[in-house]
Amino acid sequence: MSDSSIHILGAGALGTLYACRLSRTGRPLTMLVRPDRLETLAAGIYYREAEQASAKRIFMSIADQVAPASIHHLILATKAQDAAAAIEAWRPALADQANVLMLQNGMGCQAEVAECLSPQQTLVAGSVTEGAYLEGPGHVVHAGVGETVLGHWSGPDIRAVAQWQSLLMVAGLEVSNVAEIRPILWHKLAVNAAINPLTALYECNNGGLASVDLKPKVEALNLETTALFKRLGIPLPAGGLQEMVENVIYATARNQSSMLQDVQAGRPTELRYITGALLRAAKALKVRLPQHEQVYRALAKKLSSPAASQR
Ligand code: NAD
Ligand code: KPL
Repeated sequence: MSDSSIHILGAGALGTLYACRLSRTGRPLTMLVRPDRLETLAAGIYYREAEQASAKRIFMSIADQVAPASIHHLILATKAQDAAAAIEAWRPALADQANVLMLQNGMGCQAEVAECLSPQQTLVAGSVTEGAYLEGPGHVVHAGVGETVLGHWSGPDIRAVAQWQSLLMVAGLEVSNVAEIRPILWHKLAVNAAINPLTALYECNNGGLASVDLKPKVEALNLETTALFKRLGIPLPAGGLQEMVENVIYATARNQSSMLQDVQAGRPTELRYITGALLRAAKALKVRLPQHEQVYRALAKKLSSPAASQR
């Protein structure tokens, strides 16, 4: 990578986890934050693994503005619904040939971000199964070890994927790369579309979806997703989507899904980029997904109810 500095946009759970890990590489690192977050985060970034009792302070620079065209390598770690607006806001700061790595769950935000970039700028998309949460502003907990799969999304720099991979591996993360990232993102989306909205609707841990009442609902969603993927020509994972989703439910049985956490905290959810992405793809093919449609409507209704706004 030409200019060695790295910027991270989105000082939430995942952005802070990657920032803390990347601090081990010795590369100059800056977290980009909104002005109202500057003072709090400048007071300190702390990192701990779930099994550690105390957190370690990590030193890095925090900024709410940088010089024009000074960002060469950017990790975009906002929620899916904020990704395009965040890139748009920081676009003047991107170098002409900037390399952007985005880590969002869901589909749709990658194309939106690619639209905001110039043809000389390169976009790499990542699918992440690491688990991280904030136990306070700037205090990140690495709750579950997972992996990051990287693939080229758009732009001219064909070395960008390998460069991000080696950098993140030096940071101690498990990273692989694929020639075609879209199927990987769709597979992750299939898992999220089965688990996240149902756990948010029924307010249960992921393991609750293995119950007699909810298992059939998971299976019905998976059947529709499988049929859609076949129509879209998206290769199915070995063992099929049902097995893949069940494995995640068992492996994360005690976790609260990110969507349930968002609903309980009164934050916007990524529903539009998860179930919504399936519904948009189905609509383009004039296919109906009645189970996903019902879950989407029910959750949208729950989120707009007075009880939701009082949380
Ligand atoms: P988060 O809400 O904790 O963090 C997002 C951060 O982005 C927030 O701090 C927000 O203030 C910031 N942000 C939004 N717009 C901004 C802007 N314009 N300028 C500056 N900052 C801005 O979310 P998260 O849990 O870190 O998740 C980020 C993405 O990674 C999501 O798509 C999520 O699905 C995905 N993901 C998260 C995890 C995890 O364990 N947390 C795991 C896998 C994937
Ligand atoms: O990615 C997740 C999420 O909560 O967003 C799963 C895999 C469902 C784990 O909780």
